[in-house]
This record gives sequence, C-alpha cells and structure tokens, in this order.
Amino acid sequence: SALSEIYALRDDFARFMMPYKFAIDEVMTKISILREEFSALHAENPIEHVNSRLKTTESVLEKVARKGIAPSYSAIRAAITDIAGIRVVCSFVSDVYRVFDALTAQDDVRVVAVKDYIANPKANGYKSLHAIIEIPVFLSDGPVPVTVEVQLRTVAMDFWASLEHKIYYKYDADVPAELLAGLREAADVAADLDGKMESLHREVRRA
Ligand code: 0O2
Repeated sequence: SALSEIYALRDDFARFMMPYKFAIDEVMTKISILREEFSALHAENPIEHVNSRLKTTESVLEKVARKGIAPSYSAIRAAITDIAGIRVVCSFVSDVYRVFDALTAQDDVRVVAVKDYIANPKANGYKSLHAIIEIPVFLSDGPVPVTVEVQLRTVAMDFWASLEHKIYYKYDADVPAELLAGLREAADVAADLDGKMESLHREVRRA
C-alpha cells in the first residue's frame, strides 16, 4: 500500500542517518580520550566543553532543497558534510591547534577539508577552525567511511558566535548596518581577550 511505502522511505532515511550518529560517538570518544590524557600528562585541560549534534531530517532536507542537491543518498552524502557535527570549545587559541593536530594525526582520521577562520576570519568577524574529517564506522557488514564536521574555537569565539547566531536569526538575515559594525567590533574585543589570556597563561606556566 501507499502507506507502507511511506514507512519504508522513513526507515530507509533512518538507516542513512544511523552511521552519522555512530561517527559522532566515535569522535566524541576520541576527544574524551585526548582530554583525559592531556589532563593526566600535563595537569591541565585544554578543552572547556564539547557538544555534538546530529542534523535533523528536516534540516538535511531543507539544505538539499536550498543547495539544489540531487535527491539521492550518494549526492546528499557527498554534498552535506555537516550531518554529524561536533564543537570543541578550548581555553586558549594554542589549545585549539593542539587538539586539532592530535585529532587529525590519528591513523583512522582522514582530513577532507580545513577552513581556518581563525587565521582568516569571515567578513562578519566569525572565527573558528573547521575541519571536515572522515572516519570509518564499523557496521555489521563492514566499515563505511563517514564524514564529520568538527568546529574548534575558544570560549571567547564561542561566546561571540552564539550571540551572532541569535541576532542573525532574530533579524532573519537582514541585520542593520550598525549592528553588523558592532558585531565586528565585538569580534575584535574577543580576539584581544584571547591574546591577553594566552599571554597570561604563558606567564603563569613560566612562574
Ligand atoms: P548550524 O546550526 O550550526 O549547523 P555550509 O555548511 O555548506 O552551509 P560552508 O560555508 O561550507 O556552509 O560551511 P562553514 O563556513 O564551514 O560553516 C558551517 C557552520 O559553521 C555553520 O553551520 C555554523 O555552525 C558555523 N558558522 C559559519 N559561519 C558562521 C557565522 O558567521 N556565525 C556563526 N554564528 N556561525 C557560523 P550552519 O549549518 O549554518 O548552522
């Protein structure tokens, strides 16, 4: 019947999403191991907090429509690289690169693309280090490569990004010019704070 076909489609999509959930679990484990090991070896923890999110079906389909992606699983898999997303918030800018290096140096992690918005901030002031990685997920009938987007940033960058996100949504992308200028200014203040904290941290370590 038509109804059972619809249920079959739903189950099919759920099966498509499943490896992304497992990939999140795997990368979260990798990050907790790094976090615990850093704490044990160096008596300091470079990671403040970690969040993960699996894109909703709604949001995957909205992106398929918006970007004009062909409605096939292989096209969606290739074009939407942030179905599995992990955000790592670090204490200092140097920690961001330290965690990035430790994660991407692992044998089973393939780096697909890196966008360094810390070295090259976006026009609005957005800063973060984005890595699209691919890891194998071992299912009952063998391994499948799965893409995960990892965003690494400092607490100050995260603070800025969460406010910017709220403002952007509030104004439905039509943000007044003064507000945009204010946000860019705030991004510079956040970067100054990161610089200051990093140098204080270095002083404390020397003492
Ligand atoms: P959400 O709700 O976090 O998932 P694309 O992902 O293809 O649309 P692009 O340019 O290839 O876009 O990816 P990019 O630049 O790596 O950025 C993707 C994600 O980074 C966004 O996901 C945000 O999480 C974050 N991001 C990028 N730019 C900004 C920004 O200017 N402000 C804030 N607050 N976050 C940003 P989503 O899907 O937009 O949102």
